[in-house]
Amino acid sequence: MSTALPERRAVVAALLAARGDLLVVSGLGGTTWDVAAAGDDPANAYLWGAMGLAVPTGLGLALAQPARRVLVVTGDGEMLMGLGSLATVARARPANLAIVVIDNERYGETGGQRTHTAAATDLAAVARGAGLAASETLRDLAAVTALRARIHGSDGPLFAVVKVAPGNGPMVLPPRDGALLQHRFRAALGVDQGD
Ligand SMILES: Cc1ncc(C[n+]2csc(CCOP(=O)(O)OP(=O)(O)O)c2C)c(N)n1
Ligand SMILES: [Mg+2]
Repeated sequence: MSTALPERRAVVAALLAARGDLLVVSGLGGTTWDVAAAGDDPANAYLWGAMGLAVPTGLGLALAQPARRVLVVTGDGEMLMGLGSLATVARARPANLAIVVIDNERYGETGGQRTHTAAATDLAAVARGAGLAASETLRDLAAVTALRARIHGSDGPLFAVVKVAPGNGPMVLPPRDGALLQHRFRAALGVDQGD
């Protein structure tokens, strides 16, 4: 028996509940709006473009900030564009990094064209093959809540695909001023602003 897939906004809100000092990197388009809809936060690094670079950005952040937990929330289309980065994550093995793919099997922002995950590609299997053993596919909110606890409490790197219902929610746009975003992100990290 199949049950309805969860709505993406509810999934991302559950992932970010009681987030504490979690650092969050969101992919371009839909996942940035999901993360903004869950509550704008100085510790959010929104990608406004740079398709495929959410995971590399999160990896760099996790390596630079080993005392902080880092969560990448990105889309299936973006993840498909940056598959090679999973092998690099598996090699670097940052214990503080989690990657969650919001998989609507669509390029949602550009009109809902079907992606390869709607056909044959299993991103969790790709991640496992790249060397990320802690890799799974989730289909309900209870599993997402359990994942949230592991993002805060277990050693990573963690990789999860969450299958969600098609359809992006209404746009919730975070600030788009790059200087502002960078300044407040660095302040949230406690990094010297002087250089
Ligand atoms: C290099 C590059 N190619 C194409 C685009 C156009 N583009 C913007 S968002 C997007 C779809 C992203 O799909 P996905 O990551 O699955 O996000 P969703 O909107 O489905 O959550 C595309 C193709 C782009 N911004 N950059
Ligand atoms: Mg998508």
